[in-house]
Amino acid sequence: MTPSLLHRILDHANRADPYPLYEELRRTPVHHEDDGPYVISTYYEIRGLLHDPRISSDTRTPASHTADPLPEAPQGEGALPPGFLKLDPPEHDRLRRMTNRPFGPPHSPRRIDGMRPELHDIVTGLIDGIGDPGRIDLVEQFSYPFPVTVICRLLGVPREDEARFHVWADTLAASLDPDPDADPGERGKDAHDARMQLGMYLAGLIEERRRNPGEDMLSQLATAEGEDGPMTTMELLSTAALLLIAGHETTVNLITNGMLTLLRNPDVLRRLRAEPRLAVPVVEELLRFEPPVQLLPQRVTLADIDVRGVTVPKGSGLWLVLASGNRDPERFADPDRFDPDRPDIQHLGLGSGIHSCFGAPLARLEAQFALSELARRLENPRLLQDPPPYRQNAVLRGPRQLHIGCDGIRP
Ligand code: PIM
Repeated sequence: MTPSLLHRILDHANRADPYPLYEELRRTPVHHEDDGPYVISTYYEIRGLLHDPRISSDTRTPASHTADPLPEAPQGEGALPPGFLKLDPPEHDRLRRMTNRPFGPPHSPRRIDGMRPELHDIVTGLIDGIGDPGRIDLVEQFSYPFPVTVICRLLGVPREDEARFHVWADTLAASLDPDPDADPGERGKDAHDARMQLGMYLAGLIEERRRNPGEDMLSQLATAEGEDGPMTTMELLSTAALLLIAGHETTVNLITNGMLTLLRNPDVLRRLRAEPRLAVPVVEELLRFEPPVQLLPQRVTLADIDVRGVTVPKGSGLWLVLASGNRDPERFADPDRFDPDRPDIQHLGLGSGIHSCFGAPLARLEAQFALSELARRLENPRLLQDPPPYRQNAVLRGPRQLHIGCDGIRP
């Protein structure tokens, strides 16, 4: 029997190039197989649903058995409640607003912009430390350590502890992947254990920051008393866990996908080298062309909803395939072409609506610094393996390694 389209999309063998499968998916903009989720793949429908208050992100919402292909870790003793990514208003709005106070405008307009010198130094240090330019694994030597170092500094998490939460972050990212071959019971338990351990680790750190606050975000979140009142300890723990994990599993792929795409489009790479400010539209086009979050698999309908003439019943699981919407020819001319000169790149790569990416200003700045400096400093770079090997994850998609070689490193 031919495997279903969803199975082919989730099949690791198709990870390097899922885009022809998304094209097939868009022929049925509301795709529904057996008792699986309703899969939405066209730009305007995805965007409409991202702004629709009848869609829930809270997987604890009572829903039909089809709602969540990824069973939540059991909410047992000691489990962390969901972060605001997986909450609905009004809880979502309150926590996101409180988290934004020490992060962005209007209260903290300088937080991210003020990190520019630090971002530059981290990028410079990593490129200086590359060693043999003839054989570089960009993921291990650059794309992973860069955002992780940044999120640790921002939150005030000791970089030395990274090896410990790296494992928890990987386990939690894997638990998001609707891998048809994985044992859901086993994975749910692993994710639960990882969340517990991360929670205990962060609890110790927060205790320390309450006694001894610094300038970092954890200290500020732990001591804040704004108009929304203080966060409870559990809210603080789940918010800190969300930020730490989010900073781990997405920007690494944005940077790696970025370098891969530039090496496949040498004209753009050449232009970026001469004109570093091109990094701004390059990163936007990348978020359209190769978004690090390919699909949002955990939304649930709170009512019967008409989507392009199909009734999606209340309590259904929804998958919103952002990466497919980004290649929808009804929205973007010549969508399979990587073209940073597009006049308008209003992509879905950072979501849209109330859950649009909280970390977006930081992710953009990191990717802009990373790619403009790699373009400037690597002499005659080339891919040693194309396509590179990919991680299993179909949701948080990106290369496991990216082997490149170059003739030298410019100062
Ligand atoms: N992580 C960081 N920003 C967004 C994410 C995310 C979104 C959906 C699923 C998994 C991770």
